[in-house]
Amino acid sequence: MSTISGNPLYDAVVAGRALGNGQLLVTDKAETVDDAQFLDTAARYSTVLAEAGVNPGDRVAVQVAKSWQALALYVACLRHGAVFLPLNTAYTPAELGYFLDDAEPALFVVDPSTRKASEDLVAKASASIAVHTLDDDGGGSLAEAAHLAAAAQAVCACSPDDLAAILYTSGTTGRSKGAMLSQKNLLSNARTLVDAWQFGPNDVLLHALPIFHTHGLFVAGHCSLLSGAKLRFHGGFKVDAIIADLPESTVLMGVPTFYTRLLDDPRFDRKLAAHMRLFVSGSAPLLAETHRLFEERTGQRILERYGMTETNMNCSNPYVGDRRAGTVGVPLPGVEVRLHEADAESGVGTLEVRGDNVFSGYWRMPEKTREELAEDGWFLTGDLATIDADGYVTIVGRGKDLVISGGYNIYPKEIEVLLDSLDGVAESAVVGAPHPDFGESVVAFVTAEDVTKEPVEADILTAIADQLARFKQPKRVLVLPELPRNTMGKVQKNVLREQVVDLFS
Ligand code: MCA
Ligand code: AMP
Repeated sequence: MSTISGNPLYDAVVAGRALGNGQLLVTDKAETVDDAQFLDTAARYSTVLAEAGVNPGDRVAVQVAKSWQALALYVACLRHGAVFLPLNTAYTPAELGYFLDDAEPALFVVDPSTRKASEDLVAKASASIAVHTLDDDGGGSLAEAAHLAAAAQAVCACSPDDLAAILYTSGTTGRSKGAMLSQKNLLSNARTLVDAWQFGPNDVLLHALPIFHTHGLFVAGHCSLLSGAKLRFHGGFKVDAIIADLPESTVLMGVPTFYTRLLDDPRFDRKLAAHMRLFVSGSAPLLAETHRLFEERTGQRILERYGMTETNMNCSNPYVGDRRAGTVGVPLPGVEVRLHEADAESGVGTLEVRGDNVFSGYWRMPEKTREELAEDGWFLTGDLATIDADGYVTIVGRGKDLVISGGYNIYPKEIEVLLDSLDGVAESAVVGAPHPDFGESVVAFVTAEDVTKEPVEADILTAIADQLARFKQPKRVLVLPELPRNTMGKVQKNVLREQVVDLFS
């Protein structure tokens, strides 16, 4: 297959696969897939996209279980010049309507089990949206159409500035924002990471992350696809399956929960990790203590890096050199960082980043884009950080009201709006409480509308069950006579956080 079709990211995938020995992956169901089968599947899917009326530049919304076919669908979108729009499988129909209205995709690919509900949603959407299905074994109408598909369409030529993907991130106002990622944003970062982390055809990446977010799709996905590496492709993170595959693998990428769960298992030791050359952690803060325990147990130092949906990866501890626990390392090549309004005494400021990795703006939100992305390319991350004399960046907190639970971002505002709308609830405040497994977990405080009728935790949880993805639902709902406020009337979330410091310990 030609590797110069004028579609930079797709060409890089094809060229990357040509570096390997022809094998692509083995799944946790023991299915093996080679490069030719994978690229042929992507080519067939791209024909189906065309047949479904998807034109280059159109969005393809995808809410399906993890499978290698779902990864091939991403590559099919690249090939076709369509904009891939992955959605968390935990989102409920109540949450999905927003994305369909906002993104106006030409096609929505869903699990067969949600076809009916998806068609109902599509019927209500403003745009005309086709529906296809894809299940976790690669079955469904997409596969059926691909089987019958005529010869593959030509690969769509794209410019580096053309959009490759839109990934939604929740917003502090409760409205999700679609981060527009161009071919250049993704490809530049992918190449930087392949180099920085020394990926090559001898690597076997143990892939247990979801593929609807930057971490699993772009960081883990691109590093392997573009370097000829192979994948051990797991549907999710299950400790037994990971332990079984570690001796066959060389790299694991995960959120801190992966590492704390592995450390909780006595089978995880130096011998089991001996074949591994790299453990990468990101998406949430890795406790320095976890870093230390991990080194004690395995003799290896976790490499922590820092990124965002809007920027891909910005900083990384060095592959060769000093990996400093508690820091996210130094800026990656081609990425600039600086602090906005740093405090003279503590040195803490809001981290800003600039580089080809930084997104092109929020989909159809020019004002939001202007607020966070300056014309000269600097993006205000909302993360509070310090930078030491050696250039190592430490994330010390967040200027944004955000909870990160098991690597998933949850914006309190979205939950508060829902809780406030419930009968019997006067007002609410949502905070993150330290959690031994998820790092942080969502806790809601509510006050009663009528002091004689105290809201009941179980009733509240039942009332929101269909409205919110499971991972966003509060693990506890606590009732207070009133919310603590400062003299300006602002809810003091720090006071609430103090009340739940030990709730899950
Ligand atoms: C599952 N549950 C959760 C979470 N995951 N609750 C809160 N936070 C979570 N993250 C719920 C389940 O619905 C279930 O609810 C209960 O918790 C226990 O589920 P369990 O089987 O233990 O969970 P799991 O399937 O093992 O999942 C845990 C996980 C997973 C492996 C940590 O959440 C995960 O893969 N997280 C990775 C997220 C990620 O990829 N983030 C990257 C974003 P119940 O039993 O009550 O029904 S990209 C990003 O952040 C930037 C760009 C970056 O820097 O990477
Ligand atoms: P997302 O919106 O899902 O892209 O999440 C990005 C956010 O995750 C960042 O703005 C940080 O707050 C957080 N994050 C990612 N990696 C790290 C890390 N290594 N340490 C601390 N926070 C991180």
